[in-house]
Amino acid sequence: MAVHIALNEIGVPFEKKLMSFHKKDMKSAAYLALNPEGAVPMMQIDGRPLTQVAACLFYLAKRYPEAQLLPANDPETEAQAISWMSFIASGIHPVARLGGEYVANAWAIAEKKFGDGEWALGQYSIVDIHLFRLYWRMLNRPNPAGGFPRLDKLHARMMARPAVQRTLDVEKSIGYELPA
Ligand SMILES: N[C@@H](CCC(=O)N[C@@H](CS)C(=O)NCC(=O)O)C(=O)O
Repeated sequence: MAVHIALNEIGVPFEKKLMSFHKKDMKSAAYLALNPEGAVPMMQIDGRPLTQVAACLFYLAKRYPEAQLLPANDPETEAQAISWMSFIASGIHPVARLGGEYVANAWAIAEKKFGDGEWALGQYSIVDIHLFRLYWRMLNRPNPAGGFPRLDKLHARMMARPAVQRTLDVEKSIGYELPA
C-alpha cells in the first residue's frame, strides 16, 4: 500500500499486479525467481525488480523529484529519511504481529521521534507514507495500541490526502486481504 500511495501521489502510469497471501503468490516459483525474498512489495522498473518498501519509496522520490516526496538534494535530510525508514522496517514492522507491549513500545518510540511538527521530516515525504501505512494497519487490528496523539494527527492528515483515499478505494475494490 505504501508504494501504491507514492505512485498515486506522483501520478505516473503504472501496472498493478494483484498478489494473494491466501494463494501464497509470494512463494510461487515464478515470483521467487524475480524476488527471492518472497515478500511484497516488489516493483519492476522496465522489468528489473526492486524490493523493500524503503527502497521502492526512495527510488520513486528520487526518480520523480517534481512530486516533492523528499526534500531536494539535502544529504542530512536524506539520511534522516533512511534513518526513519530503517527504524520503521526493522523496529515497527516486525513487531506488528507480536501485539501487546511490543507494539505499544515501538509506536511510543515513533511518537517521540516524530516530534511536534506536522510531518516526520518537516515537510511531507515518503517517510510519512511509510509510517502511515503501518500505523493505519495497526489501527485496523483488534485492540489497537493508543496514546499517540502526534501519530493520530499524522493519520488524519494522511487520510485527507486524495492519493491516500484513491489508494484505499482501489485496494478495497479489489478485495484487500489483511493477513493475521
Ligand atoms: N522489510 C520488508 C518486509 C516485507 C514483508 O514482510 N512483506 C510481507 C507483507 S507485509 C510479505 O509479503 N510476506 C510474505 C508472506 O507472508 O508470504 C519491507 O519493508 O518491504
